[in-house]
Parts: sequence; structure tokens; C-alpha cells
Amino acid sequence: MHPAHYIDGGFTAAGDGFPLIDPVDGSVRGQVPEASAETVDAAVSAAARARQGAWGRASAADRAVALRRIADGIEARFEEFVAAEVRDTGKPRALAAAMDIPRAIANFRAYADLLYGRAEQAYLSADALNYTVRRPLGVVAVISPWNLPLLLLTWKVAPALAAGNTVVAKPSEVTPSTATLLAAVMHDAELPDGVFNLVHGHGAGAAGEWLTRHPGVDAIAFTGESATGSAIMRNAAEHVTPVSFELGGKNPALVFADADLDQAVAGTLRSAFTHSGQICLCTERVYVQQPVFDAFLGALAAGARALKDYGPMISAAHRDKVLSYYRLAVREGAQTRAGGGVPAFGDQRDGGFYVEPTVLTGLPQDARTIREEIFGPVCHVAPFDTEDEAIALANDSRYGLAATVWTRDVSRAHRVAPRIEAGIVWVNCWNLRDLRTPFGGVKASGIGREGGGHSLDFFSEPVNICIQI
Ligand code: NAD
Ligand code: 6OH
Repeated sequence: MHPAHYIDGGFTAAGDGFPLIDPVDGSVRGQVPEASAETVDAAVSAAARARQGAWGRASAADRAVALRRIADGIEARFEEFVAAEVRDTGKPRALAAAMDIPRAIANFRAYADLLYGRAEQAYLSADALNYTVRRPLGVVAVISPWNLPLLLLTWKVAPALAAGNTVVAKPSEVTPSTATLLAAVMHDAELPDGVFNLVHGHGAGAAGEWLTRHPGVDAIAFTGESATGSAIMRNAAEHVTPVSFELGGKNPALVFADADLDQAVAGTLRSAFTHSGQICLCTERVYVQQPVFDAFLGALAAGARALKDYGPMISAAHRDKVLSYYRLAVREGAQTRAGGGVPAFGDQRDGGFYVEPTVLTGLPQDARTIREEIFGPVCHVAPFDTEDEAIALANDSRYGLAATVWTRDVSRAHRVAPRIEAGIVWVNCWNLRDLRTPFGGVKASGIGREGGGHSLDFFSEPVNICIQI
């Protein structure tokens, strides 16, 4: 399917647009339509109208049935979704088939399940009964990034619809394809017209920004860079539009000498290099206790050099950004223990946007390479002595999304984990997800939590009703 806007129950003919580039070989794969301000207006108006219609009156049970139909619809076109995600991102097929598309399906099923069993507290006193109902916010703008395109879009669309809202979604301009397929699935699932709308286009000065400034948008759910979050918040301030933000990270891993070293190495290879480091949860700072520093570093660097089946950076611009950090690290005094450059494959991938999985050492904590999010297949490994020192190093960051702790000492795990300034701490694992749990970051890594009831809370407003008795 060619990328197209989907507004008020219909796909619109693609107008002017921009090329869709294949990151594997740099070739042009198609055209993406760029939404005009009028297109964005039309999408928001359709969503506002749909709010007043059947969807606004649908019971939770009806909405759950619709969410299950959407999940079934994605499942029925599984291979098409996988192929589209692989084409847009260049990620290994196995990753899209094991993570991105199954999680998108699970996102809809999880919120169909979660709609039940949520009861608000009622308060009975001598003179009154107070109870609370939750009302949808209205029109929700969902703005999502390119790294896990369908997973992160549906992570917000599913709970927004579950809570009874209508949606205008804007996926990343570089990964429009699975969102377009999702619109087709919504259409076939016979969602009322205007409940789900999709516009394509850029962010600043384009569809993304216009959505966030739009007076008809009642809430903004955004995943992307922290700097973009700041810009959105400034624009959202105009209409006091509430925001939920999942932003960047500079995630630490703490490897204690008492860890299962093989497990810690394998886990850190996954956490640093899955999807070539282009996941907000990926580890970029590794701190290793002195007695096992050399053994860990040797095994991690060997593991990074042995990686073969990895995908490209999403774009030429992002490849250039990551490579500029590889060079900056060396200027800042780093030693490159693995990678550090551009791989030569001897095939069409040499026209694509690949960089080598890279392991660095030797940088001081105040180096820019240690402080700034790179979002590529790269981590820096530094030693520490004591538990307190490890925690201080982990927390010495403006970001606070996720952390991993590798130790076999149960007491240590429970002592250390709650002291780390991050929204998510994984002990002896990484990216093990239960969709009911709170997901999000502290400091510059986000505002609010999504997941389970946390998402349903953001996407709805409590209304207290007081009855005199
Ligand atoms: P990005 O911030 O550049 O873009 C994200 C989305 O915002 C895109 O759809 C883009 O078009 C839009 N956008 C850009 N500028 C905008 C503006 N001024 N107003 C409105 N919309 C605008 O991020 P990206 O490069 O697509 O994704 C990578 C970043 O996302 C990394 O920083 C990564 O850490 C972060 N991320 C965070 C999480 C998380 O859950 N915390 C998950 C994935 C990615
Ligand atoms: C960021 O790139 C990854 C985010 C993952 C999730 O939001 C999730 O729910 O697993």
C-alpha cells in the first residue's frame, strides 16, 4: 500500500509529497504525501464529529469488541505488516516478526482486556454519595517516531480508543507504511468514520506542529526526542493541552562482580545493539565493577565484532549523526574496542546507512559522548569500585528512562534498583515487558506513565458526581 492520509473513513489521494528512502541501499521506494494545514484541520474536525457520534455512546464492551477486531485484522495481514516495517526501517525481518508486529497486536488485545474490572471508588457519608465516572478527553493527537513505528503508534492509539477518544495519528515521516496499513485495518474493522484518522508529514512547521497547536486537539501523546518534547510543550501551552511524553534516554547498565558474567555480556549485547541501538531503552553507558572489568570488556567487544545480522541507521542524516559521535569520542580521548566505522559488505548495502556496532572505553564522565543520546549501536564501558559509586554514575545524567542491573546478590538488587533515577529498572534482564506496568521516564526522559491503567488514566478525565441523600 502506498502511504496515504486516512480521514473521516476514507483514504485521500496523495498530493505533493516527498520521497520514501530505503535505508538498506539508499534507493527511493515511493512517495509520502505531505499534509497541508487544511488536511490536518479536516482530520481534527472529523475526529471531533466522530466523538459526538456512535463511538461517543459506545459501551466499554463495544469498544473492546472493536479493539479485538483491529488486533485480528493486523494478525490476518501479519506478513504484509512485517514486510512494510522491514522496508521502511531496514530492521532484520526476525526482529519485526518477533517484536514489532506481535506487540502491536498485543497492544490492542491488552486494552480490550483492561477495559473490564476498572471501578472507581465511591464514598458514602451521612449526607451524600460521591462517585466518579471517567470521561474520554476527546480528540487525541498521537505523534510517533521511526524506530518501532507500529509498536509505538499502537501503544498510544489502543488505549486512546479504549478510553473512548477519537484519534488523529501522525507517524514519523520516514516510516509511514505500517500506519497506512493500520488505517486499512481500522476501515475493515468498521470503526465509525472519523474515530481513527491518519495524516502524514513532517514535524516542525508541518503536520506535527499544526496538530500540537490545534485548538480542536484535547490531548497530545508523543514519543520521540526530548528536544522535540520541549518544542511540543511550548506549542501545547497555548491551549493548555495535556501531554504524555516518552522521550530520549542515555541508559546505564550496572554490572557487579557477583553477576553471572556470561548472562551480563549476552544481556548487554542485546540491550546495546538490538535494532542497531535505535530503541529508546538501549544501553549506551555500561559501568562494570573493577574485578570483572577486563573480562567483561573483552567478551563484550568480541561479541560486538561478531554481530552480523544487523540493520542500518534509519536515514543518511542519522548515520552521519552517529558517525560524528564515533569521531567525537576519539577526539574526547576514547579508545575504540570494537567497530568505530562503516562496514563494507560488498553488495547493495554499501549504498545504505550502516554503521558498525561499537564499543568505547576511556572517557571521563563529563565527555559529550557520555552525556548525549546517540541512538546508535554504541556503548561506552567504564569501571567502578563501590555500589554507591555505581549508583552515582548511573544517576549522573539529565535522562532517566531505563537501567539494567546485573548481580546474583538478591539483597544488592533490591538495594540498588530503587535508588536508580529511571522509570524502569531491569534486574538480570532487559526489555522484558508486562503491558500492565507503568512505562515512562524521569527527568528529560518524559512526563507521565503509559501502560495498563496508567494509559487509561491519561486518556480519560475523572468526573466526580455528588448525590445528596
Ligand atoms: P523526533 O522527536 O525527531 O520525531 C518524533 C515525531 O515527532 C515524528 O513523527 C516527527 O515528525 C514529530 N515531530 C518532530 N518535530 C516536531 C514538532 N516540532 N512538533 C510536532 N511534532 C514533531 O524523534 P525520532 O527521531 O523520530 O525518534 C528518535 C527519538 O525518539 C530518540 O530520542 C529516542 O530516544 C526517542 N524515543 C523515545 C521512546 C520512549 O518511549 N521514551 C521511544 C522511542 C523513541
Ligand atoms: C522505545 O524506543 C521503546 C519503547 C518501548 C515501549 O514503549 C514498550 O511499550 O515496550
